[in-house]
Amino acid sequence: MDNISYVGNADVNAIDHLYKMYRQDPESVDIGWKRFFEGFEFSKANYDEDVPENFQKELKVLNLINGYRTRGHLFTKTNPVRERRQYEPTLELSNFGLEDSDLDTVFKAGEEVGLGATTLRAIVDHLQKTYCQSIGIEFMYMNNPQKVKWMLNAIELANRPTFTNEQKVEFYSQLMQASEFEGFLAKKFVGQKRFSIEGVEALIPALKTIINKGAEKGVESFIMGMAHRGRLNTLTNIFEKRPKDIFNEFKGKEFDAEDFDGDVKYHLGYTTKVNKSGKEVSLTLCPNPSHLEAVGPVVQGLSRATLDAKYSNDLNKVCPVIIHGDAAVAGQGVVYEVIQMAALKGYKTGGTIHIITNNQVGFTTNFTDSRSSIYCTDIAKTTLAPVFHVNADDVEAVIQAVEIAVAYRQEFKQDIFIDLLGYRKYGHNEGDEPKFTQPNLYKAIAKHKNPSELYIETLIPQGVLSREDAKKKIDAYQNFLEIEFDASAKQEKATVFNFMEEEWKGMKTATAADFEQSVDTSIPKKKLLELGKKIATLPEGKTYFRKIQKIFSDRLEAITTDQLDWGSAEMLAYATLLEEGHPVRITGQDVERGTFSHRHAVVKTEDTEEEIVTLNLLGDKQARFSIYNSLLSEYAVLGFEYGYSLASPKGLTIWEAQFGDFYNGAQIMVDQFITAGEDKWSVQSGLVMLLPHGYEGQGAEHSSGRMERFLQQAADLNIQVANTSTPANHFHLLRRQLSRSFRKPLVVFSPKMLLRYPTAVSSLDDMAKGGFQEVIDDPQAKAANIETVVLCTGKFYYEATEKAAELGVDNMAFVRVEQLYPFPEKQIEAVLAKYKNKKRIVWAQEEPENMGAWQYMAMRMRGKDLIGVTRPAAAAAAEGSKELHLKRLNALWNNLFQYAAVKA
Ligand SMILES: Cc1ncc(C[n+]2csc(CCOP(=O)(O)OP(=O)(O)O)c2C)c(N)n1
Ligand SMILES: [Mg+2]
Repeated sequence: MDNISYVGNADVNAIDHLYKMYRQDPESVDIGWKRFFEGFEFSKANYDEDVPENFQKELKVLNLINGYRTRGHLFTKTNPVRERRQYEPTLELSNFGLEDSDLDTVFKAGEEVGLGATTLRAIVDHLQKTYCQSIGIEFMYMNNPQKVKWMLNAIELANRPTFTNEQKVEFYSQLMQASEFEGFLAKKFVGQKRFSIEGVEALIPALKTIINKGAEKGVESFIMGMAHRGRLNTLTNIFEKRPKDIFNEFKGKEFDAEDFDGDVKYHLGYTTKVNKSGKEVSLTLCPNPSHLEAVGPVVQGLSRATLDAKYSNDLNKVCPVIIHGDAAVAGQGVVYEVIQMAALKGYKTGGTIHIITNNQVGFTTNFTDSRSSIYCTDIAKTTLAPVFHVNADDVEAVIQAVEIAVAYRQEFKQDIFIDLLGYRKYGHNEGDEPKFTQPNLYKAIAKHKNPSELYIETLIPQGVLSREDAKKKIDAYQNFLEIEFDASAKQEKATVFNFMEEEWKGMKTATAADFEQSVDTSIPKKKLLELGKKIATLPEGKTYFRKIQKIFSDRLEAITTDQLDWGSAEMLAYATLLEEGHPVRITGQDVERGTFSHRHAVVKTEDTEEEIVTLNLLGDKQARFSIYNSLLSEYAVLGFEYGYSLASPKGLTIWEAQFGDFYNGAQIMVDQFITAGEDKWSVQSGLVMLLPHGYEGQGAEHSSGRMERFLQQAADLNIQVANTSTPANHFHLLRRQLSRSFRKPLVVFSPKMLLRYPTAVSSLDDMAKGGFQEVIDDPQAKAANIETVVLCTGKFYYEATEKAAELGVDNMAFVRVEQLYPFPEKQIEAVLAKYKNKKRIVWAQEEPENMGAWQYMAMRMRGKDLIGVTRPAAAAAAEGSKELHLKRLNALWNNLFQYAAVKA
């Protein structure tokens, strides 16, 4: 077995040619071929004289072996209910230049598959059993010889494992419970959707095996994501959620928590601990929306956060498991994004076990209309991850594949896929008629016995379990379900289970009162100065690019001379949090330097490209600062960070969009998770989204973070939306995120222009006192003179006040609304009350009428005759040329400053 063959599916002439090249110069061929020919020459030395003919035949047999290894999966018996498609060329002997008459010839090539020199018949028999029965394996494309060798050892040498009678009875019980639970639901809740797993019941023993085997190999925490199919079954049979609680949800009872809208039962998350071989193992099922595959990145983020917080990043200890549908895994692009994260330093989680509950259909759509690839799992090949296709009717094959998969994951920390090929017993949901769309298939399925029945039929003749004993097991389980059913009748409400309770201990649910006054987030000036010097000083004795030295010396000067710009204030906010023991994690495209070259959180030395992160040089007791440039994805990356935030309430988790515009690639994450997660699933998140926003003449796509969308979704205190105008307020806003006893997602429309704006600077005193100001009154205005109070937000304030100064306007006050949601009504009222002579209130914004905060403000200030000054309504977010931008801005000024002249 040490002799791994590198023989491709090339023909023998090509191998001959390679051999000739090798004979001339052993170094002229690939290392794999070189090893192969060395081994071959060694064995040739012990052969008889008739080398040429034997040599040719041996090569043909090796080629046949390789044919099975690479293409055997195309000729398996993995489909329980349909004939497979036919593939050419087949693995017939004739396709390898061999004949039936060779079957009894002894070939040394048998050594390659661990049989020793043996007949071709024995070799073919072994290959058939290994590669063409209930398991099809795709792995030969892996370019790491060690991995290929490991896999060959696991599948060719081990072949079919023998399980003990006790194990077999256990597998039977798991299958039986999977089927019986569905049957019980069908009986008690006729016609209700449950998204039955029937047809792929093997999912339950597969998950059990992942947990048992994984725990044996060191996993302490399994973090799972799955869609609707089989979720209730998984919750009770894997997560040990009491059936009575599921029954209560079926009965549609209200939840036992106030102000919580809840979600359908097959979306709810769950956390629990189970005992495996005397060890406590934690199991987490991530809540998820209907949007298929959206939970994938969230599972990754949760896993990474758990690794960071609990296991010092020991990849052995946490194992993500994602369960996919066959149509979804092939169709949804986010799967690709997630897979691309697997080996990246900012995102890796040590390999995910992907299981596909492949029922060969997506709603009404046949697999032939769902994908162009042969397999639904072909995405796995992007990262050369191995794939097992297993007949879900053959539970022992499923267990075998899963055991290998878990061991592989633990050994190589790489993704691995298990495609459980079964069928869907009923329609998409239980009220659906599948015969409309798949009449023939459903005739076959109607006659097909369920997997536990098929299994018992194999166990009876083996003397493992009698029909009577099986019946007793079924009765006992049914009895248990009945008792649970009765118990559910005694409960008035459905129970809300706290997700990740341990991590969230001590946190409360926020109320409106929590937002009525500022939170003190100040830090003594001395401390700020000390930290500021640390973050702005590069370690000595290294060479830095000249411009970097200048940036850092300017930063140091800004801090010591009280002229802090945006970047310095942001870094200082992080430094203070790190010092207080809060880890900070930031990811997004190009965040290390910062898209606008303003952050420079990671500095590379000029000669060796060593990475210097001054935020990690604050002192021994500081928490860790992690910043990673992300892959070029929004959907999966934002999902990842949301997942990360779900498991790390004590840390600050930030995602920064390159420009705010690009966040819409992650709209599902915003709509389904960030804005609605707390309401649907009672989970909190302190995630911060930084969305660079502002009209600066850069065109339709580099201007808007689509504030209007977030404001439209703002309700039930679900998120915080801010558009700050000073570095100090940004500092306090970031610090506030961790200073309260609840967590809320924070959406910040962060600046571009203000990053280097001479007047957008703050002093250390601004940071050493108070906290985040939801509303900033006009510091210049003389209250008595003010006739028009202009409410505005963000950088527009600077442009508007400069224009007012240019025009000599002194009867308008410019009040900044720094937090748009939760709406700071009291704070706005207090400021407005100061302007006793005001005749009107205006909301002015740079965005078009149908965008920005205008419509939201008009709604919030209903009854106040708020006047809107905006760009005209537009289809694209901004105009395409700088000139048109300036023209529109000018029109806006004319519109706004007409109120300066108006006296009435
Ligand atoms: C992103 C998204 N698009 C559409 C749907 C509607 N939908 C729900 S289930 C389903 C079919 C899923 O098929 P598959 O992934 O094979 O899972 P199965 O139901 O067969 O287990 C569709 C299209 C959805 N939930 N999510
Ligand atoms: Mg399906």
